Amino acid sequence: MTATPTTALDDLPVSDVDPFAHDVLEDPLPVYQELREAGPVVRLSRYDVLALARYEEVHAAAVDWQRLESGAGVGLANYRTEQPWRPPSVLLEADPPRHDAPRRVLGRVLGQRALHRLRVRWVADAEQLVDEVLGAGLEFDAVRAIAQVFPLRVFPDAVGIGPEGRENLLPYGDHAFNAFGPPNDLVAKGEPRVAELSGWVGEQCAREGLTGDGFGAAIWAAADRGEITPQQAPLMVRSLLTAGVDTTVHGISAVLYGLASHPGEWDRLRADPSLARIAFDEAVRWESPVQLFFRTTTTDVPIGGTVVPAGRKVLMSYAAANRDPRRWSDPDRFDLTRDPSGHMGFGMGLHQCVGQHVARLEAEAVLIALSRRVRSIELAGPVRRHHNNTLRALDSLPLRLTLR
Ligand code: Z7Z
Repeated sequence: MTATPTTALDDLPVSDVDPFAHDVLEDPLPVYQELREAGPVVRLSRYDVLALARYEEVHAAAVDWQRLESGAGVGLANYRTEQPWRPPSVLLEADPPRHDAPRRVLGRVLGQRALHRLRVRWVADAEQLVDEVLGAGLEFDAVRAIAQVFPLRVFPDAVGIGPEGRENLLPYGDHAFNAFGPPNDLVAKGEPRVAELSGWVGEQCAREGLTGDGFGAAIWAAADRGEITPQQAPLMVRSLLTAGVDTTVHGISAVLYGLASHPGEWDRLRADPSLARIAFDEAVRWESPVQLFFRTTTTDVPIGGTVVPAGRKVLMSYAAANRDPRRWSDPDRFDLTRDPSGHMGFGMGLHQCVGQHVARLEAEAVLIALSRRVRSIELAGPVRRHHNNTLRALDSLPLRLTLR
């Protein structure tokens, strides 16, 4: 038998594209196509990392936690050689076995049973918000009026933090997601407020300030039972506050954008509101609010006909995988008749988003509330993008609605 031929690292296709440059963040799709077409593994000369943009390789890397670790950081910076900007997450930036107890606890805290109790309340909250918005007019910016408002109304309450300072959550999250990228202007823009925002977030994570019935209290109760340590508990509350706000805001913006920009899809949803879940997952595939993450090889790893040596950062483009025509038919179309399951928008494997059911419930509540009152949704002007090193986001989504 002969050995499988492998491409030497030096012979890999090379791209000098900067995935974090503003023109790419404005419209990343041509770059994703270029990277997918160049090969299964592409060297990004600007950052000296290896990029995966095809579904097959992104999926394989995401589930291979043994050989592609998260403990060296899931951003561009390697925590083995560079100081993280904040103490690392005990979930996202940890590997088994350290990762497992926090993950198990948070999986239970955010599980289907806990969410069942929130469902009725959140649908009522969404109906109230939709009534307020429609009462003020049928043309509005859906980012400011709905996508930013709803998660900020319901999620901090569910965690159990106090009423003061909630306006800090979006800028804190925005900086955290920028910090996974290179130290560019987006990171510099956030730096002046890091100490203040981190201080506020840290205060919210202490047991004293949390209400008795929220996700935060449930995390501390698990520490009392010895399931996690008292040192891990506040960092897990921090995980909720970091990862649970901006992501859902941008996910809700994405689904409203998909519905407004693809005629006929809103009619489908209005006729069958049980499609709300599919609509949200299809939007998470189509827009990929979380565009990418990095892993670090712990050993030589064969990927796409190459052996990637130990200690290398590997960029996994969830967004490019979610538009890969090798996996999806007509991938650029937002389509409620497709089965979006298997999309990479929540990641895959051990670290797959632990809050995805919370996000789905928030989006579903908004869509169901809208479907009860709204006949049509259309764009009332051009959308404006918000640039972030990790997130695909809208700054403005002008909509025009008609009532049923
Ligand atoms: O555990 C954490 O602090 C944490 C922070 C950020 C977990 C997840 C994320 C994250 C999720 C980052 C989605 C970017 C996108």
